[in-house]
Amino acid sequence: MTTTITTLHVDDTGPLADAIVDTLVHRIGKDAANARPHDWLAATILTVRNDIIERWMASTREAHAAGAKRVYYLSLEFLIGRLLRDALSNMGVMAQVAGALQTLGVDLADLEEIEPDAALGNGGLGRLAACFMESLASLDLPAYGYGIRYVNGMFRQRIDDGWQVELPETWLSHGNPWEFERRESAYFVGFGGEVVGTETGAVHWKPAEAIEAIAVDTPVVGWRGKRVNTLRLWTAQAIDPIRLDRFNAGDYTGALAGQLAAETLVRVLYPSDSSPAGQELRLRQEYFFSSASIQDIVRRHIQYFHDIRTLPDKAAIQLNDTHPAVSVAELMHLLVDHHDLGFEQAWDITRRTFGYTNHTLLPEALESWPLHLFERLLPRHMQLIYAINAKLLREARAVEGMDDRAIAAISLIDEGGERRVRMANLAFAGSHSVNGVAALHTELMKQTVFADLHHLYPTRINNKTNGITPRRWLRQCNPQLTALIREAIGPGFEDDAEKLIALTEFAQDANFRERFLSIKRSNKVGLANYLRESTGLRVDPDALFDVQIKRIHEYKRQLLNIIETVALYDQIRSHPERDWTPRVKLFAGKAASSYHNAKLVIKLANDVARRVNSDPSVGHLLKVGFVPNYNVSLAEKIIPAADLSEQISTAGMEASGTGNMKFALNGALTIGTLDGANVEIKEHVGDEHIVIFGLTADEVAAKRRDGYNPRAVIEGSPELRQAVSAIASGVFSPDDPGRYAGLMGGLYDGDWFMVAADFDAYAAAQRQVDTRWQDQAGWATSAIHNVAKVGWFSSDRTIRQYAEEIWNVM
Ligand code: GPQ
Repeated sequence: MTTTITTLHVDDTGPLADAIVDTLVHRIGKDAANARPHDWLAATILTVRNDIIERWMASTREAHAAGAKRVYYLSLEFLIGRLLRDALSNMGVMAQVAGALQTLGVDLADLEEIEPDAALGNGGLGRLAACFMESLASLDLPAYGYGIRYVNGMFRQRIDDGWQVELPETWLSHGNPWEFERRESAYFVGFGGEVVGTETGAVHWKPAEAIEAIAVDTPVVGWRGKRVNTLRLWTAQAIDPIRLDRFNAGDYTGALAGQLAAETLVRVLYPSDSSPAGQELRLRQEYFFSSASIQDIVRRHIQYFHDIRTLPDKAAIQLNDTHPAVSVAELMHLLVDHHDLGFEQAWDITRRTFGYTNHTLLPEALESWPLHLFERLLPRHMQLIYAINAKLLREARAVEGMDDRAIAAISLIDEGGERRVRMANLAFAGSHSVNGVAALHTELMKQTVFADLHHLYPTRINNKTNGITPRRWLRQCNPQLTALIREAIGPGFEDDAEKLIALTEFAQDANFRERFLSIKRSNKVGLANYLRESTGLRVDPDALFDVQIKRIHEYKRQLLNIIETVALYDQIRSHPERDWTPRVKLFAGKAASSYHNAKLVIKLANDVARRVNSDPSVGHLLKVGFVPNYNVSLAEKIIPAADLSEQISTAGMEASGTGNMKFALNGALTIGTLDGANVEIKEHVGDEHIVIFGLTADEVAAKRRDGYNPRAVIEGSPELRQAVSAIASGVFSPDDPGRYAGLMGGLYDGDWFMVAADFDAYAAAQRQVDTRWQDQAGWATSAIHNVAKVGWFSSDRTIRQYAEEIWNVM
């Protein structure tokens, strides 16, 4: 059967239904009477895949024929989520496939729900990579994503008695019909061993061990199926999967040890987010995927263009944070040791090929590796890094005003204490472009961590404010709102999100506002049903849905939100006569398994929820929910139903944020600090349509520098003092009254994240939100302004800027 779906008309579902049944029988080996939902899902994907494959091959052929420059996005994380709806929607065949399945008695929405989330990432950084892949294809740019095919992606979070429990997620347990293993694209990746000189004077690295990297490709469908690009994820295999000599000698474990070592390498995603994973296995993962990717890129270049010296004209490699930074040394190794280029020429090619994106300023999150570990695993790369460093420091010494302190800061080697290799400095030195992810973040990069490198290379740092794909984050997750917008302003916004601006005039249209609010309400009813089924929590869809969903991190200040919730609870009970705005406070997010305080914050949210939700004296006025197992699919359910978006990080600490953009695009108002991309969101939506509070980044820095007395602040704020002491004394943890003494104690002595300093401003901002909510028409006007004005935050705009200003491919 060769039926493909592009030839079908909307009502012509018969042949497609036949094709799906044919796949079910001949590929899955089930008949319709016995097929389980997962069989239908696989049969549907395998059937619609045919069309995607054809576009995929056409895209590859076209790029080859045009001799096009390719973009390579190297990332240790791709948080892509589910693929079926994305593929159907971008291919424009949603209705046909739903119709065909309906004739077979199968509901497409049910199939969508059982597709596992591909969660090969932690949070914002991984999700950004996924949005970028989709936008690259949508803009018709030839691009490859490179990463690792983790067998266990992000852990599944269960909440047991309020505590986070981490369970392995088995996203591959039913197989993965989206992926294609490419046995022919395999590379050896070596570790350890020694570097020897040869007779010709060249050097040769003789690794002690080697693992084979095998490519597994997933098609990435662009908007309107214009182009299909490749996400190439590496899996690992032992070169000798079984040592028969050992097996025959009775050593069954030893016979399989090599395979086990290979499998271990790609087994798990490190669940560390904005914090380093200081393990040898992590460095091995980084080198494994960097080496395979760089070998693959160089192989393709030689195959197509025959001359390694033209690499920078035909390949732009973007490093997503420092996780792939060892690629700089790997490319140098290939150019110098395998392609016999001189060091200077190799360095020139390398620098012109790489770009580096920085995603955090948190000093504790900047990757560095103990020098002895790096040298043991990658002796040749260590030599090359020394040579690069010598050149870098020579250049630095020639620049006016570079003293010993500045030289030490620029060095690729951290000499303070145990010597370490600084991956951010390597990435910076090895790239022609270094970008931040929001305007404020980029300015702070220049002033703080990269101040000296910036002085040395003053044109290298540039800004590329993050974006999100409007296909997944509006069209697919909020079809009702999409339809309303289409009706109001026509379909142009679906090809150019900035055309949403035309919605501005509808912000004052009473009829439009009503319809807008009724769609929001319908999304809230959907979420309320989900909450009831998944957690037992019952909420009123007419209450204000106030949402903070993201990784749990002290700098993101879920604690500020929880403490304010406790203060509000207290106020409602003390003043029941006031006209309170009914609120549902929702939290979701995962904590790194080793992050003690983050896990305690999850427990606190759950403890507060249990107490508040069972207190009849607040009743429907306040409900608190912690939704377990936050992931991309859950975000797609929650965001369209949110009224208020909590973006309350300590100013200067959130590089950008991207959830902030998703909420605004779905008509939530933001309550936030002047941090990350919030600053630019405020500029776009206008001051009247966003609620900003708290210290600025400069003020935070000044307070930290000049000394700050949180104890005095807490004592001076009756609401804060009351809430903190209630939590500290065990009001919410009667089973273990001391549970939060330490967490609250941390606020009194230190409060690095300025929770106390910002509390009163935050509480006042929340009361301003209450007042705004009383005027539903005014609220709707602001919400519509948000939708209309945030088209600029489309990842299409971001990718266009990368393409024009960094990659030179547009
Ligand atoms: N981010 Cl360094 C992560 O999600 N993980 C990381 O390891 C690092 C950064 C985030 C960052 O915290 C957000 O502010 C950004 O919006 C996001 O990267 C994408 O740039």
